[in-house]
Amino acid sequence: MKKRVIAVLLAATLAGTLTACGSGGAGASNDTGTTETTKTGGGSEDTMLGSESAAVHLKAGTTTAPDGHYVKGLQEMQKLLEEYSSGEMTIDIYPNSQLGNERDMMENVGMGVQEMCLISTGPIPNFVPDFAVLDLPYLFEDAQQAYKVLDGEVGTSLLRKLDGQGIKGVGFWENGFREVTNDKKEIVTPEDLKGMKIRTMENNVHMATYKELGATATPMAWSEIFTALQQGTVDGQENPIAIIESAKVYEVQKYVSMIDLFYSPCVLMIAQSTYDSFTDAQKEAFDKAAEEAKTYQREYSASYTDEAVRKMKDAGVTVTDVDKAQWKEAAAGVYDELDSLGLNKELVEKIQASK
Ligand code: EAX
Repeated sequence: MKKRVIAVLLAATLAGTLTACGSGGAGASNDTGTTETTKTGGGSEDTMLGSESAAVHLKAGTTTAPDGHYVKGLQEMQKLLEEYSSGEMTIDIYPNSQLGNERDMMENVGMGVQEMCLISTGPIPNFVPDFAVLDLPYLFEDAQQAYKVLDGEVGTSLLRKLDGQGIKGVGFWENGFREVTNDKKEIVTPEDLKGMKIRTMENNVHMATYKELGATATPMAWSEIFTALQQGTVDGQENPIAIIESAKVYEVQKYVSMIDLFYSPCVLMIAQSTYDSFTDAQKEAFDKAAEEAKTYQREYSASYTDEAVRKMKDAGVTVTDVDKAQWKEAAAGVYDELDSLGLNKELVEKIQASK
């Protein structure tokens, strides 16, 4: 295990050191009054810069891998935005936490020092507490149910709450149903999880849920996971299959249990100041590209999962289907802690009613 973790860690470190210093931050405004980043954009070999001829370059950061489902959606948006703005606007994509962890990027977008980010809901409740309701276990039975709520009045009202952070919440894209991995043993029932140290996002609801299941929840930023696995700080982690596969977590975690504990959306954000600087035509192009890229990214995420599971099984990973009713019952106690977790009970009831 340790040799494999070191190999994957070295690969990840090498990618990190290739990150150019001083990636082009927000540059001088151009004649359309919008922010123009430096053409070079900076970044590592994983950076995906949009068309050099575009006048408006929007820096978009994500913690996920260059060939993962977040970046595929951003690449689609990059293509559509260039098309709908007649080449005037583009997105420069920075994967692999080049622009910081999810919390950093959300803060930077809020301050207007970074134009965009695509992040999970993990850190958001630290800024907008009402988002935490989306992190409850077994809140949605399937992705279609999640889309109905997230694209409806509940999701729209949550996105609007980001205004107070200087952020325009553009839309809910898909991270996916979160599965648990480890390298010690097959996890079939909640009993098997007892006493295991599981890395979670820095999210109180996820931490409370793993505690309810008998595990020790160890919160940390995604960029720290390989070091934590190598040092034995944690026994396992939890993420959607698309992350487990694209970040090559399966190379150091032999067991994956398909518990579907949480449905995890991700949120596309743009600095409000950046969006307000767009002309009406630029806003129209941006909104259209973002909406169509959201549909593409969700479809890609769904199709990717089946293929990724097959690929991991071929690589010798034990992928275990579990009795989800048993897991749902074991995690249900978290719904008795809504008050102590500071969750908006009315919003939870609204979600239950609108599914
Ligand atoms: O947003 O931190 C996490 O586990 C997230 O799922 C990952 O960074 C993608």
